Amino acid sequence: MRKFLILLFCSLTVFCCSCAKEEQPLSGTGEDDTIVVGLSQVGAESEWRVANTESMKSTLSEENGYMLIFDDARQEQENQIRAIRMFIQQDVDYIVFSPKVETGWKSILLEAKEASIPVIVIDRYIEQQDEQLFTAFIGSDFYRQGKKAVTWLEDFLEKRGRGEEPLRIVHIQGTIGSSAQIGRTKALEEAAGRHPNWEIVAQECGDFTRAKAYEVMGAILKKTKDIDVVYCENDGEALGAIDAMEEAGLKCDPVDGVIVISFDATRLGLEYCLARKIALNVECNPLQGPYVDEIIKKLERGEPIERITYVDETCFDYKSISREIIDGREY
Ligand code: GYE
Repeated sequence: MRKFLILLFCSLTVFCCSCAKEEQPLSGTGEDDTIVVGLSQVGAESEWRVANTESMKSTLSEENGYMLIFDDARQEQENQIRAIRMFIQQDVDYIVFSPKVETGWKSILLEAKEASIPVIVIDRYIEQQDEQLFTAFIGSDFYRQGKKAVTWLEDFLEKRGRGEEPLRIVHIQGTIGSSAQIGRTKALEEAAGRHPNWEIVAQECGDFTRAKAYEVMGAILKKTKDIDVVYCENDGEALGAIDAMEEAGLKCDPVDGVIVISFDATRLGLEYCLARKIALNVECNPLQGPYVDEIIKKLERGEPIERITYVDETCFDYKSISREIIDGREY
């Protein structure tokens, strides 16, 4: 009966909001054993995000015993909060969301807690205020990703006898306040503090998009072309920055040009790595659907779960990447 009411509510919601919102993919037969999941996704700002959404939708499918109610927040935290409140009103079995930024979730997550709906946070983290605000987190350690990047850069420069030379760094940040931006930025800023010869000559927000990174990099290039490293917090930003640098006549190459560092390791980003335009690409694994499925199924069976799960990730540089690796990738 409850599933029927959810289906009826969804149908009415979709009908009333169909002019403003994309159709909610209604799936599930309403059988009692169907697990109803409300998923609030940040948006569709990057290839990484598209792959993350695809992983969730293909795993939390009707064939796997789910009814998925999906909401795209279009980069607005308010839309995520509204969607989570709707999921609570629909009395879903689980709420899954990727928090656009780390702060501002306590109130809505307390509402979910009061409704006894388990919350699974994916991808990015939320500010730790109350240990019981969510049941599980599945995502990445972004500070660790940044440490991989700066350690690679230190080793690379040392091996080429450039460890003591002045190093002028342009830093293109991701969405400000997101845990991906916070962790990757922290690692770079700490490294710059350790090396007196490293200077961050420009630090701008590229918002994880190719278009914004192209725009901010173009503005930086109008002020200076004396750049050694461009540290981009995702592949979309790296491609936008490279577009702008090549238009300005700069060569992107780890050996005799600008050293470009990126994160995500999407297929397109790795193509640029193979072409030596990106020197290092730190993988950020978006394939989190299976991890969520495993946790939900354990919870359904009353089995213990890990509260914090970091997904498996590696990194690739212009020497280690190959056509075979790229062709074998899922995203
Ligand atoms: O790096 C970027 C996406 O939260 C890890 O968000 C994710 C980041 C990822 O837009 O491409």
